Amino acid sequence: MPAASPFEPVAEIALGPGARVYESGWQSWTPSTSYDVGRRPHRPIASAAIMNGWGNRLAPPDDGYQGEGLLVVDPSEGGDVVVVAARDPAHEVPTVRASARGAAMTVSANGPVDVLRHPTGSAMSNVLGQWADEVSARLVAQPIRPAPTIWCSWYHYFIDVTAQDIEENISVIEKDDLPLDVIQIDDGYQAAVGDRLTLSERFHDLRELTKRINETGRRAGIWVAPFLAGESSALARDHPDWLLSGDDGPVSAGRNWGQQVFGLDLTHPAVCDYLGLVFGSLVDLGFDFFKLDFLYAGALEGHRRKNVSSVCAYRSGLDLVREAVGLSPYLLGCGAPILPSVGKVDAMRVSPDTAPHFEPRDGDLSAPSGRSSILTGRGRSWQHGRWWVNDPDCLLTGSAVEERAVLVGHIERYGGLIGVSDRMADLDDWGRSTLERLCRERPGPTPFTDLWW
Ligand code: 9PG
Repeated sequence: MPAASPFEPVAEIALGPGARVYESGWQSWTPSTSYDVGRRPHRPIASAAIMNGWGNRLAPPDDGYQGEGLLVVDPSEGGDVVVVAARDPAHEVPTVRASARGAAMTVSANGPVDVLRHPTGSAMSNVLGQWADEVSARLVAQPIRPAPTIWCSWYHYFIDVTAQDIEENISVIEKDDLPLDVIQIDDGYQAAVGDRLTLSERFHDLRELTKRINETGRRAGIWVAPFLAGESSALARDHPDWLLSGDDGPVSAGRNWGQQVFGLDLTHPAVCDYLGLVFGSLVDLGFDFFKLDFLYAGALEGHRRKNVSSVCAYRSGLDLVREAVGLSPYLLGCGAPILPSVGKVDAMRVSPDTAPHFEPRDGDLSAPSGRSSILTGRGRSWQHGRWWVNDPDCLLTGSAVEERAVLVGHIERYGGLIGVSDRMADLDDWGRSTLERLCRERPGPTPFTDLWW
């Protein structure tokens, strides 16, 4: 495995009393926000969250700030706002650290970064927007496409979803003529994580479902974790050499679904063929919207067949998916390393998962909760319309949802992709009118204006 380069100082910044610092987290679920200098940033609480929520990059120092490929310091009191950002995020995303000693902040990085200074008084969100425009000019080749509106099975049924559940929701959406373009089957249809084309006992024929969805005039969507395999999958058992390996066996991509999960070596020719086959088959089955999840598993550090950076391997994996599905299907990234994905997906989940509870269970803001989704969804609002359409995660309209009006306000202000994930038969008048309003008034794929933070 390539040894990490040492941290070298790249900027020394004089701080005023109202100084702030912005940390950009590694992947969709990693908290990304700004802090008053001196305030302790959000950090993982349980070690299990480090991989899943925080991205298993270098552990941040106890007494400082850390961004992945991007950190911004606003020193206040007449000082320039300083952006320290990956020079070439399509190849390498260095870790950037900042620590304050008295009235000075030292910023260091472990790879090539640019240090960009903006005149005093620039709001951080504008400075981030400017940088995002420059990155977009280099990496986003196609115009950003507006997102369809979506019904997603996850937040009501979770892993236990059945074909009957999907059919019931198709029927209600059709009967009530709900303004939803895509009906998206989430995790739970497949036999095991990693075995994408073998169905769980709760599903028997995806073709029947996509036909039924298409008959209502809607598009069929599906969840896939393309770069991940669970230890209990046939893939991991039959092809251990397809897994990304470290010095002591396969590299862990964390634990989920009650098992160890691993990342795939996206430079292995057989893995490439296999992914082509999987996505080709899903297109043949009638899917044309793909929620690509747990993408971070394709960008872990490890030994690969080809000696390319983890970011390059990851991007080639996304290219492969696009080639296999063709140009027209809509790709939504999730659990995805943010900077390495620019230019490769149509929409991006820009926050941890939403949930009916507002406070994260153990105080970890990478864990599902209303507050987690708002904090980071807002902290990445400058990416919308520049790199992709921002997905703030689904609307939940049930009366048991804590602070549901606050969540709706967040999606209304910072959402680009509008999805809903209730059981549609449960939708009450408030839910229906809220859903209709959010779908009708959703913004186009152009940057948000008047971001003030
Ligand atoms: C399906 C879900 C939904 C959801 C995604 C993603 O173990 N974890 O830390 C963990 C984090 C996120 C997560 C699942 C597990 O949710 O964001 O919308 O598609 O996968 O499994």
